[in-house]
Amino acid sequence: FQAKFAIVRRVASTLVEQALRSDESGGKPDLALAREQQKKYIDNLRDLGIDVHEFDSDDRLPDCCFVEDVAVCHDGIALINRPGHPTRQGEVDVVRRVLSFDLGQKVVEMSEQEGATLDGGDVLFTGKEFFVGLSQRTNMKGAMFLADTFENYPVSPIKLSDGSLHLKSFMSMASPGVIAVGSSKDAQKALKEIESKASFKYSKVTLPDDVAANCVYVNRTLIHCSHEDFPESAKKFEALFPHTHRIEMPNSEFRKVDGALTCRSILI
Ligand code: CIR
Repeated sequence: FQAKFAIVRRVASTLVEQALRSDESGGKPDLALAREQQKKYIDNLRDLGIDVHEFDSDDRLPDCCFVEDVAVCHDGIALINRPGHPTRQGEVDVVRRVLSFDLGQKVVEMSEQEGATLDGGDVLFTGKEFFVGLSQRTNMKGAMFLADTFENYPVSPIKLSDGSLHLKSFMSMASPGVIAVGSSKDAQKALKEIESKASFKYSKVTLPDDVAANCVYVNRTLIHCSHEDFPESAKKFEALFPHTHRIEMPNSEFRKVDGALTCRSILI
């Protein structure tokens, strides 16, 4: 949970109309506000001593700010995914270049395995093992390719319910050994499967809101939902982590297109 580098991408103007979304109920993102929220996110990573590599957006790739989905990085290895939705597959090029040339990571290409798909949003790394959500975006071949790539760690596939986008849409690491999880049926079902397959023991914190269970723990800091977005969940973070350095992060505009906090960076 220590990061020296981060990769982030600016918000494409096409996010508003063309980014993928499961439904329209939240309305359209406000571009200026989304960009302001992205700037705040990036500034906070920099304040944590992280060297942030920030890239221009590409209007042909409306979801390009959600870089997490594009690569999985650990121990000097960068797995370049094949994102599960065709409109997102072009996002890998910029990220591959940075990981390989600027950050000196050993690149492994999922494109070598026919039919394998994987979004980073489905990959929960606990520090000791991986859980990989099998979703509309990630298939078993993708999960197995990840297992071959990071062969020193246990990797367990977790079957998600049909309505779920990613495993981390309702779950993430809130600190070492602690899984934050939403309270919906789908989130609890996935957690049960994780508990039955895990090679190590974890404690859990249950948040009232699924989206709020997506938080970022990095460099001894917990970045989580704001009181404005999710008052009950924010209060719970406050109460449960009184001694942890915490930062509240607004995410209202990204949520409208199913983006959460982990999605917007690759931490290395
Ligand atoms: C998508 O549906 O692909 C984007 N609109 C949102 C991606 C969110 N990514 C993530 O949770 N890792």
